[in-house]
Amino acid sequence: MTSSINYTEKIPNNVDLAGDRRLKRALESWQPAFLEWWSSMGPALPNRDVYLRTAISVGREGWADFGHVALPEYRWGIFLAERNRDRRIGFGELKGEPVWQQVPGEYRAELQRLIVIQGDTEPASVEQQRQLGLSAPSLYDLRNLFQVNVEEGRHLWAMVYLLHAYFGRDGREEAQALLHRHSGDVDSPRILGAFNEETPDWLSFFMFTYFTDRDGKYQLGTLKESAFDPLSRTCEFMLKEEAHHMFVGTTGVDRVVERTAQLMREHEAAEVVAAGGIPLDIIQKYINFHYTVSLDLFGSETSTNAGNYFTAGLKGRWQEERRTDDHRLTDDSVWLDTIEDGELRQIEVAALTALNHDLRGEYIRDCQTGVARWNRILDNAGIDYRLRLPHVGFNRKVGTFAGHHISPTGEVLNSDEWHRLVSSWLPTEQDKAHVRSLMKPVYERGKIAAWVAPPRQGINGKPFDYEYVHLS
Ligand code: BYC
Repeated sequence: MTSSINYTEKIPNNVDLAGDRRLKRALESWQPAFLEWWSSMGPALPNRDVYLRTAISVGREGWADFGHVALPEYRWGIFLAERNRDRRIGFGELKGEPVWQQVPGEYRAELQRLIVIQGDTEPASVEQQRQLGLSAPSLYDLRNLFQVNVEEGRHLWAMVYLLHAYFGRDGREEAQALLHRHSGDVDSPRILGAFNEETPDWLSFFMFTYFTDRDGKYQLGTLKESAFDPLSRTCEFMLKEEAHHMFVGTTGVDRVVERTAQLMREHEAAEVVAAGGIPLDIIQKYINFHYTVSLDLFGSETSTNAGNYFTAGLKGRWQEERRTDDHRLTDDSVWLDTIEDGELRQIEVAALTALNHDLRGEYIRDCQTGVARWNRILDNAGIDYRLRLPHVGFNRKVGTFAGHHISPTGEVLNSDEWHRLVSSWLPTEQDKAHVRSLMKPVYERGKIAAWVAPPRQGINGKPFDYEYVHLS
């Protein structure tokens, strides 16, 4: 297989789809359902075309092409990173054996479940972001939203390819179901909690792409370690595209903080709302919300599922090859935070059961870099306020802290105290209404809404005032 992509086919691919007529036919019959889903659940803002990047190769250099594309004509395709013929399983009881090109019968159900959960998040995020084009702060931001959306659509294709190619009839049924569940649907919701929340405004979008897409980065990173080689190679290429999504989040929050800091210097801090900005305490509440629903995506701190996935070689750890232990973990233990008898405690558990906790720890460290960056912006502006990540037990619905009330600074509270204080920690209806009130579209070239600073650079060397989107 080469790293280049065959664009002459109906479904662009580098997996020699033309050589497998049954698979090609199956995917071509899924394609119209996907396009129908895109037109009814994808971006709501009518537009002629968008300045998008499209993958043209999976190699290291020059993997993408930029140009104006009409959204429904975007070439969603199937792109796997190149195969390493010497690749061996890096962890678990089969460590050292060659990786699998087919699904072993005994792990079929587990692998299918992991692929379905991953696949379910991709269209979910497009659904959550459907209305955002109607209130974009600039054409630059509008283009970034659509770029994220088409790539999430492609990541759905990536998982659907695996389901069709390796899981037979069950896989085809699951691929259909991925288009039938919808974010927030009462009868048929998306699988994971965060993907049924709304993304009603652009501050939420920036927080989502910072915190929730970052869970995607870490989960894909662990699936990239998988002994099931097609899954590994798919995730490796998805991670390449994913980096831009987090860039949108990181720089998006940068720009909101920067603009707020500017308004605070020009006016009294208390006047940021009146001046059309987003006060720092509202930004903090949005961080608290999006960070904690994203922590829930890591599952329970202790999980036999996670231990079994690792032992079987299905899902590794973040940067498995850089770990200096035995990569089997059968005799190891770790300490983790929990709550017992109303008190926060540390308990020692078998390392194999604590792998969700291990991954979450890597994620938390990464999230802290964003907060440090936003605080540098405040510091440079001479503002004392500091943003922070709340305690890991705050506002949790999954895992050991679920059902408990813990403050952002880590105090265990009773229900009355929690309800008295929660409005100072999580966005209230009033906070959300203020943010929503600022969401007026700015579609004029080179112009930007007043609540956010312009980006430092445009896309692919183009200036900020480039016409990134042609509206219809
Ligand atoms: N909401 O043993 P546990 C992305 C369920 S994001 C609802 O702790 P496990 C993206 C769990 O399914 C990355 N239910 O779970 C980002 C289980 O149910 P069953 C997505 C939840 O299996 C932005 C039960 O609770 N990829 O790519 O160790 C835009 C017991 O839980 C939740 C993946 O997640 C929840 N939050 O860990 C676009 C990777 N959490 O089986 C895209 C694949 C847990 O008892 N998934 N449950 O009915 C996995 O690796 C694991 O399934 C999880 C859960 C880490 C999610």
